[in-house]
Amino acid sequence: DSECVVDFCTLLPFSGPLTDPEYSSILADGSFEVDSGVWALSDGAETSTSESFDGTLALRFAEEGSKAVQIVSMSRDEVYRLHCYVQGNIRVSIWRDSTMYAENLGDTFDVANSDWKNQEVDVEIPVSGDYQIVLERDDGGDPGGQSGGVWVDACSLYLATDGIPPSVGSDTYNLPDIAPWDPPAELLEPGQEIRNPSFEAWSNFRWIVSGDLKFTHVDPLIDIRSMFVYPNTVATQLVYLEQNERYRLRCYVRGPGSLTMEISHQGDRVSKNSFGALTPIGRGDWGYKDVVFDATKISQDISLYNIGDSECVVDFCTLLPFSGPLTDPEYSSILADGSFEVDSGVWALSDGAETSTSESFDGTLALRFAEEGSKAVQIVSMSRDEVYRLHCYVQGNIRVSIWRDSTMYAENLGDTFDVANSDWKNQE
Ligand SMILES: [Ca+2]
Ligand SMILES: [Ca+2]
Repeated sequence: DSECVVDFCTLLPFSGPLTDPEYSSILADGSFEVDSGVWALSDGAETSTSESFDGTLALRFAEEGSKAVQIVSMSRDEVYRLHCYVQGNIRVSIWRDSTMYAENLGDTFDVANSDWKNQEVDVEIPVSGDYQIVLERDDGGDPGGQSGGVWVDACSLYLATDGIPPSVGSDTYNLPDIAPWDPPAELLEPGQEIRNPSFEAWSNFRWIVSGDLKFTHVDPLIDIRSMFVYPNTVATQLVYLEQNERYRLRCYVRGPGSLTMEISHQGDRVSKNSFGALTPIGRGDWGYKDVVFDATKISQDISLYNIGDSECVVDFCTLLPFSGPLTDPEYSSILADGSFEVDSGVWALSDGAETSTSESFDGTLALRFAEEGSKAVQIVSMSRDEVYRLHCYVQGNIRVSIWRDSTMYAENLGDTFDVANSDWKNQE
């Protein structure tokens, strides 16, 4: 706050180390000291004096999903480091519109002599413009890690320049390995039926999506992005095939969620894969799932959705003619509560029929027929010209039969065969 006097400024070639460039952070109020509204806080995020790394205030994330968002402007082809000091497990990520460009979920390292930890992510920005810096509480599947409270303070976003070390966090920049992945040649054959198999930003996206539609530039398998499949996301595409010919649908997947791939025709399921394991491919946690099916019509609906409670990421879905065996179609039984575990009223029980824990083939309950004539009846819907199998595991002699109005369509009275290593018998 007083003057000085300057004289004799020279500029010469030099070979020694660089001086501190004294960059300033692009983030406003990264230490949460000023309630200026640059951070949009939601779901239990609030500043508090109970803890702080720097200054007198820090950001407290009171509940899972607590979130702070700030919009910043970043420039194309520049490298940036986003860094925060944290306690507990949070996700830091950088988004533009509905696409994620960088993410760090709970990957931290120690700060000397402190309860706080370093959490950082480095990113090269492909397009100039406004980006959302998102900090959110996320236990990553381990709620116990949050018991000490979840705090964030002294966040910074620095522009990196080649050869100059970062002023916070680790000593070197860690940009994602962007080595391209070579798909198996068989997946690149002519006749591949999926349009936009790699979920790129085509002018006609080709996939029809309901629910959350978001993409990630982080670790894409093919080209520059992959698609998130959240528990509420359903992506479908209509394909035209040769009726009765065999095809294989393959999708590559990563992430904690569970991708279901389903083939159907006007609502009738042809096949699906919800429960099959991923086959790893030796590239991060990417793996693939297949569904092999026989096309029931010339048009089939391909659907991708998620029956888990976490998101997954999908890329490179291909559909090609195939000559190997069918995969498990994962049919579900038309009977409700066929294992008598749920007292839901779908079975009308009479004349001494009751569920009991004294015996069970499956689960904890079975149906006990206490007297001759004990009976259980369930009404189901079945379709013309289709073949069905009704099957039960039984002990003792029962009649299974199928009726419509006063007419019997199928019957088996006491004709059973053994179940290996069991007192129960098959009756079908
Ligand atoms: Ca602070
Ligand atoms: Ca892609």
